[in-house]
Amino acid sequence: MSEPDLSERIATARAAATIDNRLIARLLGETADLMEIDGADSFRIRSYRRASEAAEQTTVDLADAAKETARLLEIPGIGKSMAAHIQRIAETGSLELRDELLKKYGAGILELLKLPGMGPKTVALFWDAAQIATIDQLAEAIEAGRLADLPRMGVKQLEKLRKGIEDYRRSAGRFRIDLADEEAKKISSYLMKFAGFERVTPAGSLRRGRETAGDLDLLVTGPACSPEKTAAAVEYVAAYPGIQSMIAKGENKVSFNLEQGLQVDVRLLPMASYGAALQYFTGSKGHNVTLRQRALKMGYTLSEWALARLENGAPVAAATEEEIYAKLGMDWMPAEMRENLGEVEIAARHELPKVVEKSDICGDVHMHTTASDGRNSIREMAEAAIAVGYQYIAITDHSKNLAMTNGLDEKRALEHIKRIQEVDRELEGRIRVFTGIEVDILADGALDLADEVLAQMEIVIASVHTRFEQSREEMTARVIRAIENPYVRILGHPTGRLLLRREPFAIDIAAVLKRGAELGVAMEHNASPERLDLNDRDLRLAKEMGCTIVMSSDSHDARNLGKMDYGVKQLRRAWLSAEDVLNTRDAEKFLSRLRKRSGNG
Ligand code: DGT
Ligand code: CA
Ligand code: CA
Ligand code: ZN
Repeated sequence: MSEPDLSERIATARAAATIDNRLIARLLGETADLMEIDGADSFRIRSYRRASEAAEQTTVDLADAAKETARLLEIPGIGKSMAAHIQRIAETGSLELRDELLKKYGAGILELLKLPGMGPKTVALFWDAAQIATIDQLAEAIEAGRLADLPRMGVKQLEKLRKGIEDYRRSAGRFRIDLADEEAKKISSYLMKFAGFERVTPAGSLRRGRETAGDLDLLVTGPACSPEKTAAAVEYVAAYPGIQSMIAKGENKVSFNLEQGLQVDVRLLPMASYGAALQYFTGSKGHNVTLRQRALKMGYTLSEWALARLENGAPVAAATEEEIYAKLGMDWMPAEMRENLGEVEIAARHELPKVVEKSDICGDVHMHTTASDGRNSIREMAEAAIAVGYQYIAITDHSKNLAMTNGLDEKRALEHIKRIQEVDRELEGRIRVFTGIEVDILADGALDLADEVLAQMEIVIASVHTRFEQSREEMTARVIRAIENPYVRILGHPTGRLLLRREPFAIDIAAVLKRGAELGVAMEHNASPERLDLNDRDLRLAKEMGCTIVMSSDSHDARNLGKMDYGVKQLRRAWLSAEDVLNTRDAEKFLSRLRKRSGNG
């Protein structure tokens, strides 16, 4: 039997590395944006946008459905011409109209759209007025005062843009952990199709669970990674279809950029030193420095190849991380704890805490339904939570102050409670469905709904969604006043940040945590990957101050229920154990240990 040759194997694997729905949605959406900048007919633009949204939402695998036009046409939002475009994307990975428009305006125009407050209309305005096509050109034009006379562009708007560019540049080059993880998983599944690879492991910040990643570090091992025999393996890695540009191709390392600019370092390593490499490339740098100092004191050197004796270089441990830590007289520790915060000494004393795991979480008490801005009904959310294995959930839709989410006023809130209770009864104990609300904290710290209404809810989360620009003093007083309301049981996403998009608002978080601990109001860790709020450092502080901590998904879609992996990682980075997180407890204990409700509670 003859082995298929390398190019054949590469071709098969490339074809299998599917064009996924998210890519299709992005290409269609970008085309719509570019057409709008270009002043195209609004009807046509809308059909691209609708198709992009449909691609984002559907559970049908579009690249597969593209084999039969009829299957695409069954999807709401996709008509004949969009079906044809999706088929083009599935075949070629791109769309001609988008390519043409990008040629005309340059790729930097899409980056402009990532600035806060920049839509296609504003981009078009700047293009027409001053041929601005990149963020650098925009920054320069603002500095030079060349945009001062444009319609709809006051001093205030320009200042906002300038600040937006500053924030963007600060976070530029970093990627949200969930998006980085998704790319890592795609690359891993491509790599695992190569017969000579046995294991692919993400290292670096992704393995440590940092909220953002600067680049991806992937370690690969298997027979094809033996020294001096890596040529075929390197060629295979370099043929990954998502590569936009190659950075370096060595004997055991391939570095490249993906289309969105994310850099990936793939390292090919012999099995015998895989543990040492995993330890080294997981980092953090600080952890490694402390660990190497300890090794030296014990008469060893530690490198990416092995822990070895100082006097003669003879390796004493290399194949697994556990052996290496054991030889250094330490317990192995989860990657999330390796940030040089004392973990090396504590592991040497064998006193590491047992950190919380995803399977410890037994309920989720922050989610939205179609009553406000969620996609699913109460019943659908409950069924999804049962599928995840939860014992309880709380339905917490928005209140009326957030008009754009169709937030609930008093009357609708009371009707909503009734429906939540009905669903709870219908489910006959398969899951507990708590009544609740995510009530807005108004500018002065008053709550958006009357106390009599809040008194009837089991879970009242209070959150700030507006007026982020208040001073630190105002915001701190506002939030403290809100949690002093006797019906509030949880403070939602306490710093209001959106990762890489919006900085946390100014607030004295230590003062808020202190007051929360006194009142017994729980602090939320919002596990939505765009928030991860409180962050790992504030979570540590919250524990020190004696706060109760609750992790929730803030799902607006039943498909996101149960996706709290990145949240769990933040809790672990804060060294929290299951005991420190209230929703690791069953429904009765959870409710009874939340702040006691006044009134009819
Ligand atoms: P990132 O990519 O900015 O999100 O953060 P990391 O931690 O992934 O950093 P990266 O990609 O530069 O390096 C990955 C790991 O490799 C790092 O956590 C520790 C290890 N490493 C890299 N360069 C050095 C170095 O110069 N000294 C030491 N001790 N370790 C290093
Ligand atoms: Ca990295
Ligand atoms: Ca790296
Ligand atoms: Zn919220």
